Amino acid sequence: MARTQVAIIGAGPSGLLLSQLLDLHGIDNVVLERQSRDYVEGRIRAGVLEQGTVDLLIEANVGERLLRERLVHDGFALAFADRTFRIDLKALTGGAVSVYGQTEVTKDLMEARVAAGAKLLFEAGDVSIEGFERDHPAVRYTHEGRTYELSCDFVAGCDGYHGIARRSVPAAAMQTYERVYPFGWLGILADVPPASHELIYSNHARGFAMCSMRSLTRSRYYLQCGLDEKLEAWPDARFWDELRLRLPADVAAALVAGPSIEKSIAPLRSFVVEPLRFGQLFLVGDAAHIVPPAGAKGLNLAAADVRLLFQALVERYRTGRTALLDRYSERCLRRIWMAERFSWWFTSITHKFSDDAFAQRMQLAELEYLTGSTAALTSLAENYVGLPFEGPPGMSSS
Ligand code: RFL
Ligand code: PHB
Repeated sequence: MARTQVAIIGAGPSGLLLSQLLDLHGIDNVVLERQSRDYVEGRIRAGVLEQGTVDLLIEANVGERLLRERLVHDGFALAFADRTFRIDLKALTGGAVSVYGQTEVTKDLMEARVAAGAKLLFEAGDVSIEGFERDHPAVRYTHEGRTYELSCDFVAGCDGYHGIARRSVPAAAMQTYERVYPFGWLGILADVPPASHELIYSNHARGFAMCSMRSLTRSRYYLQCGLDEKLEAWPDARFWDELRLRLPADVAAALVAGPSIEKSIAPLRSFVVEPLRFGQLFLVGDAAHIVPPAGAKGLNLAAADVRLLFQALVERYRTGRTALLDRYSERCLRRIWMAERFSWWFTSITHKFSDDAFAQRMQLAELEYLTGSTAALTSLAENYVGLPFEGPPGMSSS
């Protein structure tokens, strides 16, 4: 039976980043991914990185292209009642965010892993985890019709929300918390210049809309849509028409339409599992938690988990001590719940939940209060740029 120190399930950003950091510290690991490399590299997802995530990518030696190509955004806009209000992240917090696609982060990590001769296996089927509650668990999988078994010290479940790692744990051993939202996001990617130089989150009577970007020549737009919507019902022309209707007039006038190069619908969900550790199995990233995308927190939370698990594994292999491994779950969860709260709240003030007139006036009052109060704006801004890695402000990290 083959052997490694850490078996990593999933080659999304969590799995690849963990693999890269462990390798840099001489910790042997194997990554097992269900999909092909092309499929993983082709997924379009997140676009906004917190500075803590950027710092971790630099520490992982994959920051070079990121630092060259990222767009640093000192602010973003909230649009409502046909007005646009700029949130000055720099003035409110001293910080900023980086616009650099998850697709690019994945490509950079993948290249670094392949160049380092990583044990990275694509199209690994039927992955299962055996005996994670005892020392030296094993991971079983199939590849090109044959079955293999990998013995390891630890298993990192980096296999996303639909993965097998979380589902390998008996339901009675965990507590899950979930909120499913009554709408989704219809996203489009197009090679057209962005309508605005900063991101815009727009609250509109027809539903939420947002303007984002991947570069100065590539735009990413989203529309709130029904859960039963079909992509076929959204030819490009309909998307652009609807987007213009949901944006303030000056932004709509500046919008440049063009053929989509990707279009997809994603449901929105808040989800957390507790704890994150089951014996020698550790859940990381989307395998353990999901946030609705409006706060731009998903990938950043995944990076924060990776950072803590990597530090804990380095301590374990350097000194034999397990103090950080023992605290992994508790340390991650503190930050996870803060990001859950922020993403849930930001979704609640920007999206259309119902035709209920009272609820709509409450939303408007909230947006008016928010944009008129430096205290409220500072709270929004400090969450958007990212809370400190060790937990919310004012909370001891001991
Ligand atoms: P991933 O990216 O889902 O990767 C999991 C990997 O595991 C593989 N896998 C398996 N491998 C082996 N065996 C199995 N049985 C397996 N089952 C699954 C999968 O093929 C995959 O390769 O999870 P990871 O690495 O934890 O990364 C999480 C992020 O991808 C996610 O949080 C973000 O994309 C969320 N997100 C955003 N996050 C941000 O920080 N900022 C944003 O601006 C942002 N925008 C978004 C988003 C997510 C979106 N969607 C589509 C949900 C915008 C959208 C529209
Ligand atoms: C994106 O560019 O995909 C994006 C940006 C900000 C968000 C969500 C998604 O809040």
